[in-house]
Amino acid sequence: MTEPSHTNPARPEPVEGRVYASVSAPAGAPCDKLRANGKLWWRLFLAGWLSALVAPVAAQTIPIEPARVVARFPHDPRAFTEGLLWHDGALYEATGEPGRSSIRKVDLATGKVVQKIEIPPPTFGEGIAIWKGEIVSLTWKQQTGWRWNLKDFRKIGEFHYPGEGWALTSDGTHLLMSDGSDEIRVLDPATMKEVRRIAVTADGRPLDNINELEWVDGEILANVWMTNVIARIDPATGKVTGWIDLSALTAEIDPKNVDDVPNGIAWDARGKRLFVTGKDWPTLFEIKLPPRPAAAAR
Ligand SMILES: [Ca+2]
Repeated sequence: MTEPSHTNPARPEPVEGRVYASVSAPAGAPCDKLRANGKLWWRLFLAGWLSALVAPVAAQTIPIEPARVVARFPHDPRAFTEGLLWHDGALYEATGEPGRSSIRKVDLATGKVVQKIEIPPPTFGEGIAIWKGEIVSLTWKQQTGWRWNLKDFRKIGEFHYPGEGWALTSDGTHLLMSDGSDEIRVLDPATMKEVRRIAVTADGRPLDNINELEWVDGEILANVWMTNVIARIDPATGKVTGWIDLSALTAEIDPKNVDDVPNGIAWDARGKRLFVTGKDWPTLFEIKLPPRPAAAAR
């Protein structure tokens, strides 16, 4: 593994054999320290992670495409995005943090919230998916999820799962769930029972911290927590076939807090539009989906 060219004492040491170090969940000490140190640490931290991630990758075979912005839309700068999807002409977004957790329907053009459920503290809300007239939502550490009526946002069900909940998406048959690890759980939407897991690897090494998910025409796009990259994952093999680099978008946003990382991917399947944003970002971007990388034996 290639070390970044600078020293960042807050960055956990890389773990041999992994794409980059496994780190604890978002409330961890490194983030708190970094926040206190302000913008410089933020830049060093992200640069460190990105170089640690991209440097070994660049020397190998997985292609990296910079995100090309097609359009910009307003985004609530107090929306700590944990889930994002497009459904029937509107954005649906889930936000996290205790006291700021919610599920909302958002008008794309104005960024205005048109419908909303507040999720009261101490719950830390996480990702969402839509399944047959219901919004299915996760929580970070409560091992509890809920079902909400899509039309009136009424709570209509509850389910439980082991471990942490990070993000959800649907491939049309199952729900796919991330939990911060290198594995994506495949769930039966009717029961939320696990059917199988997809072990995600990049150049043969486990890819940890898989966060917000989006099923895009047969592939899985995933934010990787605390990095500027979206991984393009082959659901059949779990192999990362390409990276989309959001560095320029993060630079444009110039986040003031280290937690305000890229998170949130939504795909308008009919309009072929790809939307991305980040936690507390004031902008939601439509970006061009780069051509799908050729399948390779990675
Ligand atoms: Ca999504």
